[in-house]
Amino acid sequence: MKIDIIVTYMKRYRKGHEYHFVPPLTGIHLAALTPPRHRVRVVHERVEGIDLDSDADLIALSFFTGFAPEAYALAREFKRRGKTVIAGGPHVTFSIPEASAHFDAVVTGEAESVWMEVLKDAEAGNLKPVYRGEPTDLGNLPTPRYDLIPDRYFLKKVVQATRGCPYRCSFCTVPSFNGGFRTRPVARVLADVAYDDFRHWWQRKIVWFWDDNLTVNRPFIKELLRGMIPLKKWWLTQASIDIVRDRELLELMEQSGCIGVFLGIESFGSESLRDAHKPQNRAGEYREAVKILHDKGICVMAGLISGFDHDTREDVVAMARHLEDIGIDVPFLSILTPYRGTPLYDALEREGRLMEDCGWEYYNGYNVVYLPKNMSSQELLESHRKLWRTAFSLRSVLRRLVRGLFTLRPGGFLLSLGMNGFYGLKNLRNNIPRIVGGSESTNDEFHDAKTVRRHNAATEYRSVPPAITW
Ligand code: B12
Ligand code: SF4
Repeated sequence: MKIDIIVTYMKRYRKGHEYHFVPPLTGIHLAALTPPRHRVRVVHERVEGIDLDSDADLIALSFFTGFAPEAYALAREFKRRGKTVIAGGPHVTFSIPEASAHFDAVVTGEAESVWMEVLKDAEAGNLKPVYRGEPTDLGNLPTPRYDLIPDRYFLKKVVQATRGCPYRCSFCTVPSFNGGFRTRPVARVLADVAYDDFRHWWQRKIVWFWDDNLTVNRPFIKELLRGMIPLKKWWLTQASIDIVRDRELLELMEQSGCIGVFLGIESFGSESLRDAHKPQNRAGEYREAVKILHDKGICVMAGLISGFDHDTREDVVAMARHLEDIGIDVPFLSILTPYRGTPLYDALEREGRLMEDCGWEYYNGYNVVYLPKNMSSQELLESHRKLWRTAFSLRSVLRRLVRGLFTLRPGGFLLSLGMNGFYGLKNLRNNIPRIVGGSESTNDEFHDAKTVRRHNAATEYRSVPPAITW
């Protein structure tokens, strides 16, 4: 069978889509699970066009909630051309009736337990409407098909060592989707880390763990890091802030080449942290935690969310100051977004606070899709845009970079430079009219969700030659 696995994408910024920093793991992982007698292509819509006239027998779409309209439009186009189209991923899992209307079959949850059955049924022309995947034992996960990553990705080595997370943050689907915390055998993970068939030295050197929360099982992570020391890599991941209390772990992180950690800081308000069901975070400890990581030369990336019930407009805007005060190197600023399968979604739906006129394209982390408590949705949107502009102003970016020169290891500094440069330049470009002309810029870096829909609604597809194939 010929299979196209398409990792769907919708533009979130006005520019900067043609190339991207780091690829998703999903497509190349599904390709690795597929027996070699099938021909598999992996298409990353973020960086390459979709060939609607592909010769594939089976089109498999993977998408997040925010990209669902695009996936549905694609499914329509493919079905019009007589293709069999299936889908999986976090949105599909919690939207079975909706998704089933667009696809020949939907796969919920983790696919490993049902993927062979799906392929067998597709080959026999006998697909069932729904396949329910279970949280899988990670003992036999294969090395992803790194050879199928398009060149347009700057980094290539994305590795998964664990799945799941013991916490239950209100806005996160991991607890409901990836039940239980599981680890892969260390030797298997090390084999992925050691994979070196990439063209550029930085693609061989830098390893990005795409785990939900890599450091949960301390004996496991310590064994893994000990094994990584001789490999001399630079690596980064997301982890919980409590890692700073484990001296041995921090030592091993340093010795094994950790250059960056993404912390889900989420908020500076204790009540907002309670809204987020995030008891493990204590705002009073952030500064010390960041300092401990900086002492090891590690770049601190932080996720910050605006719009919890206890947030006010002032709180949102003030985050720019707080994140500077505590020394965050790279902030990721998003607006609270209720995804199906989360306690947040259930609560807002129960309270009748979901905005019905917002389609799924609004669920991309940069739009407001619900009625906030302490402000209007427009006020939340505007406060967040202001936060973003302040946090990525030239002054803030330069301050972070200068500090990084003295605190971060070379890899950590390059990471900070790359990310701050990317967001800082976006901000600068947008604000040039205001700086030069003295007028308030209405031009924003983010696509308004309606514009996104217009751009993508199945009108822009370019036919591409089947570049990635085997
Ligand atoms: C790594 C990661 C990222 C990375 C990489 C993103 C990417 N494009 O892959 C980064 C940091 C860039 C990122 C960004 C974002 N992320 Co993210 N991310 C994750 C994380 C932690 C792991 C994903 C992963 O690679 N897992 C490993 C692979 C192998 O598993 P998988 O993708 O789940 O695929 C399995 C199944 O889902 C299924 N499957 C998936 N697709 C398909 C398709 C078919 C046909 C089949 C059969 C099966 C199938 O089978 C696979 C094997 O079991 C997840 C949490 C999670 N556990 O899902 C969140 C998650 C996917 N992210 C999420 C979100 C919201 C985002 C952002 C929108 C956040 C923001 N505010 O900006 C952005 C979107 C950016 C973008 N351009 O895509 C949400 C999505 C929720 C939703 N319903 O849409 C998740 C679930 C976390 C959460 N909050 O609940 N993210
Ligand atoms: S700590 Fe991270 S992965 Fe775990 S439930 Fe919270 S947001 Fe999800």
